[in-house]
Amino acid sequence: MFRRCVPLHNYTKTELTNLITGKLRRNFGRDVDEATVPQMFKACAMVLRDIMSAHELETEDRVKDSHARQVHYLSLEFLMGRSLMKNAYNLGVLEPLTQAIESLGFSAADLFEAEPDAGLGNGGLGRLAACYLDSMTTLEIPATGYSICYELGIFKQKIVDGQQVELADNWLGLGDAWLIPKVDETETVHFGGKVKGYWDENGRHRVAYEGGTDVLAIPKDMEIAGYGTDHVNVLRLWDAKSPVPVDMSLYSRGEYLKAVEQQAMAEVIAKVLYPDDNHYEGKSLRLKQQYFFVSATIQSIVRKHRAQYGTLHNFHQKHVIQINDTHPTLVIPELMRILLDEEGYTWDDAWYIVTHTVAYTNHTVMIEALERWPQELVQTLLPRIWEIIIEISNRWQQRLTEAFHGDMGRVERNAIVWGGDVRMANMCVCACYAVNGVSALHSDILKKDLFRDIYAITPDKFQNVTNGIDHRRWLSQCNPKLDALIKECTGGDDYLLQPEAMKKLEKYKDDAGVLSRLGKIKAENKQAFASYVAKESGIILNTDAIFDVQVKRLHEYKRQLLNVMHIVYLYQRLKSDPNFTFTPRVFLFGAKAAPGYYVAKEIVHLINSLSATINSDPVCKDRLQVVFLENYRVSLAERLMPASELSEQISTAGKEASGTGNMKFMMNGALTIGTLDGANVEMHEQLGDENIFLFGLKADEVVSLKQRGYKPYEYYVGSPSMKAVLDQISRGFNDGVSYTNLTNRLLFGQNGSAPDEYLLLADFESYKAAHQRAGQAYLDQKAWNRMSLINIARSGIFAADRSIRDYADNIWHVPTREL
Ligand code: H2P
Repeated sequence: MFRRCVPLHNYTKTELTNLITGKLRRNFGRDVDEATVPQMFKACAMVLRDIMSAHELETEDRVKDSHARQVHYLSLEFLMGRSLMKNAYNLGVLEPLTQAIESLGFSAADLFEAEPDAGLGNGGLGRLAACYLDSMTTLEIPATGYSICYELGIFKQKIVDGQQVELADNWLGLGDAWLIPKVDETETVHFGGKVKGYWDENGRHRVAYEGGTDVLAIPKDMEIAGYGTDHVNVLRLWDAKSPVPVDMSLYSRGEYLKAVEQQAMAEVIAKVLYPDDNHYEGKSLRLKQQYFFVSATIQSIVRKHRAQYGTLHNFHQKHVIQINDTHPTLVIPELMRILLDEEGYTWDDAWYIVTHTVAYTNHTVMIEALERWPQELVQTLLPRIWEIIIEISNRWQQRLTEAFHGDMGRVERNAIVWGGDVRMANMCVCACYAVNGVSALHSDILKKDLFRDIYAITPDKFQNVTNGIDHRRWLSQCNPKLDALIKECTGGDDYLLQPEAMKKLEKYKDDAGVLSRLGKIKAENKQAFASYVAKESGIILNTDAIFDVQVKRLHEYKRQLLNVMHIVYLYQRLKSDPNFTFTPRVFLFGAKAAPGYYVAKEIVHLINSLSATINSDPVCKDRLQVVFLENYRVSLAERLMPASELSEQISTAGKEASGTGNMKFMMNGALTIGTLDGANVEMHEQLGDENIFLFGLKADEVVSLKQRGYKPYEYYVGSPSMKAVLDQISRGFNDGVSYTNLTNRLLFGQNGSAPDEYLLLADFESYKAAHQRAGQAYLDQKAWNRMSLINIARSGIFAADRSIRDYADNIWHVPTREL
């Protein structure tokens, strides 16, 4: 069986120093004293890359020799963040590397800070994929991640006059230090043209293409080190290039643009990450991206498999393809295409292999996020894939008609091609051998609601794997003081590979000494974060107040606006009664809005208008502060989580599939104010009512209120304080900008959307009350720290290692590292 544990080589400071100086000389022609910070960063990255490359080759050999089953994790997003410190940590060389850098006259902190975030993702979905790569590798699973090598990652956000402005995120300048181009493993992806079927001389049906264009897919591999193992996996990022050289005849005739047109058309595929979260854009370029990365990936897996086994009969035994949301759904028809057209399989045999290889994770039940591609687009861009999809769809429809005894309502709901659209989620539940949601509640909703008909006929397919986070990055690395306390209290560093060991911390829940140390760590982390904010923006945070934080993508269902309503309420109370007492708060927001999502951008503007007014009003001094943190991203989150005290997880129940920010806060000892939504439900199960501030309607209550007919206007006229809040938001603040559009949306709806779609008004009173309880609880610091300690101690099940073991045991059926 595949397993081997070789202790990692203990690199010393001197060894690393020599390796770094060697790199500087060879790659940059520089001696240390002439090297710039970026050159030094690159040299360090390359040294680690060399170490990982050697491990990678060994890993590959071991996987090959043992004929192990491999996991292929396909995701259009991997929000990796920074890698230098992470890789050094996992390889066990963080300390000597830091010393080596310092001994060469550089500040290690500056060097780590110089690395750009690899922002190849939007939010939770992409960050989850990154955490899972770490865990799959740490657990020694032979796994590969696949995505696109976007030239521009998620945009950089600037706030100008209170509004979001997007700047290009050109991360590859330095970020490419981690990438190894493997030109010899280039694949060719075909688009457009016409399909011609014919019979060859052996009586086999073949397919040829007339016209269309080819695009080259060039793999750029990023190595992923696991923690405390020499196992190394790879994230394969596909770059797009045209196979056609610049047309020099056009060029020499002066038609410069035309000459480079085809190249530009090919290269645009890998140009930019679509910045939409929880919302699909039916753009042809996006479909091109999807097919490009899926086709290149499958071709690459098949090629290697063929080389090793000489047949594809055992393909499903040796590979599992996990698709992260529906974005890579085209693997289904693409693998069919290869098996049918290139390998000569019959439909049934090919279908057997595909349906025993591919598994699907759903991440959202939001209707606007469920991808539907216009039939004509698929037809013209991917003619052969379209033929296969139609065949899959027809067979599926036949099966549905039989299973549902001709109930056409159910057939229609679950059809793949219907009304001129191709519905990707339905293709996934049809073809995948496993379908999972990302929290217990969400998986339940999939069974009872979104996929209820299919659940009725294939219940065994449906599973749950609750999300998890890389606790080494999100606790041990980003919060070194807390890490040290946990190690001390739990008797060593077991928790790094056995996150459940954090439970042992609970013994200290009544230990005054430990509780006060925990409080002190939080205070110091707040201070450190405040210094960072002061340096970056000049804003001075009140570190005596509760750090109350809502950071995530800006989306109406995540309800940043509810948070705003509560702040406005507090502000109005303060204005009308300067003696009004409440526990001082610093409200911190961080959120990028999708550039085309107008309402989300208005909410960003609103938060900034509110912030400017409150922060300059003397009545708020030392009591109320609102800060919008510009450009929220992985590296900012790493600074913020350790400093947070109250975590806002306030989505409308039933809407947030899981959430993973909630877990990061919990692990860092913040208490949660939240609804029973997504993984909050499981956090509550761990914590009990007494260690979390719950509020609001539950998922089933949301559904029944909507069924009864929800009338937000009645809440508005029935509650003078709520009326005052909404009227103020409508009028706006000191900058004179009015937000009537937002309040009208809540009270009357807009462009066909229901009034207050996400039930802010229904949950407002209960939210206020939960805030009061939280504020009250904060006054007793010992009790607060006790709750904080319990949160940390019980957060182990939210480690990605646990999630990955769940996937490995229940879906992938692959062994994991024994500890
Ligand atoms: C999504 C869901 C989250 C979930 C995450 C990972 C799409 O992330 O909405 O609830 O935790 O996937 O499964 P996000 O909203 O952050 O883009």
